[in-house]
Amino acid sequence: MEIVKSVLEVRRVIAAARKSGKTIGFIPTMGALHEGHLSLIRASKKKTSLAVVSIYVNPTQFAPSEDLEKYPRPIEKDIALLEKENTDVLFLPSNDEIYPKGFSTFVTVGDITEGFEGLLRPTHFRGVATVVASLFNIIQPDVAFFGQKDLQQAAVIKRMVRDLHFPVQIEICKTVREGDGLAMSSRNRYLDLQEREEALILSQTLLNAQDNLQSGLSFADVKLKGAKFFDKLKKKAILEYLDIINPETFQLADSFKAKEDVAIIIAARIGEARLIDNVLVSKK
Ligand code: PAJ
Repeated sequence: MEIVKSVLEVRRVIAAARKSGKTIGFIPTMGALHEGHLSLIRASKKKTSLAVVSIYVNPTQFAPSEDLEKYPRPIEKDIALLEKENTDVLFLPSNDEIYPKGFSTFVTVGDITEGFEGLLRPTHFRGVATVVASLFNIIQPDVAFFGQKDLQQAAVIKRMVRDLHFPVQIEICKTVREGDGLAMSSRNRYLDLQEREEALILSQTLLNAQDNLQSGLSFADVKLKGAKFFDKLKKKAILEYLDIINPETFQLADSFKAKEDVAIIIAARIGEARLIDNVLVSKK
């Protein structure tokens, strides 16, 4: 695996690969890699011939009160995992490389960034869209891979790519879960033993809502019952939202529309950790 730290150098490496006929797959990450990230690399290896991973903890997507400083950065372990997956290129830029002195250009995606994660983290998606746009311009991938785990982020990236005509195909890969159902996340490391147990409340509440949705309950009742189910199980978890939305627009859905999937989305705080999860549901 080639480890490259500068924009100039990664452009050189990718231009050479492209010249030799390779197609470029790109997996942007913030490191602290787990099976969820690795599944994106495997998807890239299947579909394209050069898998480029970036590890960059992007400061502009963290609010001042958030966990930028303590975000895990186990770089040696990450490199070993990437080697094992036969990753071709690791792009590991510094802050100065991504945000040159005097940086002042941001990408703001409209309406779909306003609710849910965007409401609770008002500058988050501006930071995500900006860094992903910048990374797309640096790497110029044919295909870029994102996880369904961060469903609103996936919708934001797809919208940005469509609106600004980025010549890249976006692939959304299924959420990878622990054996007991907890969606894998770098932030799960913040959970102590008891909190880890309680964190199951997210996937369990989603299952409850999914069952109720598929058995024909109204969307309003599904949400009410889901919130009650959460309340009964919780110890210290705090529910931030449980909603049913259109996964492309992130507008609230109140019933199934012809042929369109809906997503049930959930966010909760457990101790220091803020966890999100979702499931896609089609009409039976
Ligand atoms: P990060 O949280 O490191 O996630 C990198 C990619 O892995 C994202 O596309 C995310 O959706 C995906 N991912 C995380 N957990 C997953 C799981 N359990 N199953 C499948 N995929 C999963 O998301 C970011 O970084 C950043 O916002 C980034 C896009 C890199 C921009 O800074």
